[in-house]
Amino acid sequence: MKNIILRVDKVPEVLAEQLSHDYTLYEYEKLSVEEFSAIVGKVQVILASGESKVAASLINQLPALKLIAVFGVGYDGVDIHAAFQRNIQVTNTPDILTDDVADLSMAMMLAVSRQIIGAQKFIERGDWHRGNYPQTTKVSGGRLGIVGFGRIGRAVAQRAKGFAMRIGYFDKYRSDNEACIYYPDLLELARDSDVLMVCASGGPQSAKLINSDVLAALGPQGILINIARGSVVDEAALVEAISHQRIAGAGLDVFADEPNVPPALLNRDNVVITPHIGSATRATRAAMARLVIDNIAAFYADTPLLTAVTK
Ligand code: 8YV
Repeated sequence: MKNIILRVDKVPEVLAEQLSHDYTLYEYEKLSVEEFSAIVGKVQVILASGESKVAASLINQLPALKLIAVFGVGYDGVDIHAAFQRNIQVTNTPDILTDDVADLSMAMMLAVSRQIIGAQKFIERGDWHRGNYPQTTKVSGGRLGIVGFGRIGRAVAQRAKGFAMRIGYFDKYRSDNEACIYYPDLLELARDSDVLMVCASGGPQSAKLINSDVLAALGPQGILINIARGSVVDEAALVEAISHQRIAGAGLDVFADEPNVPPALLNRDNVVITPHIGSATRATRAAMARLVIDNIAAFYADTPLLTAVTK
């Protein structure tokens, strides 16, 4: 008999397929009440993605649950307190996706500042025959503010050095990175930034951290980039700021209620949007899948988990 894995929504199909060679997978959202009751006592492992919700109400229904394996570095969807209270381990996929997410942050910064998408649409509309595209904003030598100076924030800083940017960061902790300026005050960082880059992890501690005051401090010449979590930005405040030109533009890979994107953010030359693709390169997604599979295998082999989230 194969061991059972309960898969919650948003887990990529290919990963589920790979796991189904060795395990029996059930899709939580598709189970009837009867089907769920039949397996409820046997589920030791939940498989989730960075965007999945694994609420306390689900965790507490599963008496045999021992591991929540997350396909993603962010585990803000998991009720970590409920898990840890019952000594349920949580694994994620850190490090291997850092480069991709940081690469996308640079692409966003350049695409918004230089209006790459707007400029392409300009050609496609045939407008080049009638004149030149409006001038855009210089990136090199500008001021970058990084919100959240963890693995991804630091990888962003490393890349931004290549653009000779002055780099400031806001975080709970001051880093020993001498080349970047620590701002204990987010409003001050926003005031001192041409581009404000959100790299903070999601969860209650960062919810709507980027609010209307921060956007006002960023100002009409400022650009907001979010490659972290939609929850970190007050999306209504962002829509307001964009609609009334209170900031110059935005690059967004994540949204508060994916896959819903506020219509006010669509079809603007100064707003670049992508559908949460930060880690979505073939190489990285394969490495993430491998790590999830290896963590689950380690759990069943009773050997140390490779990337356990610590308390
Ligand atoms: C993935 C992510 O999009 O790592 C994360 O936290 O949000 C992303 O890498 C996601 O986990 C895959 O669905």
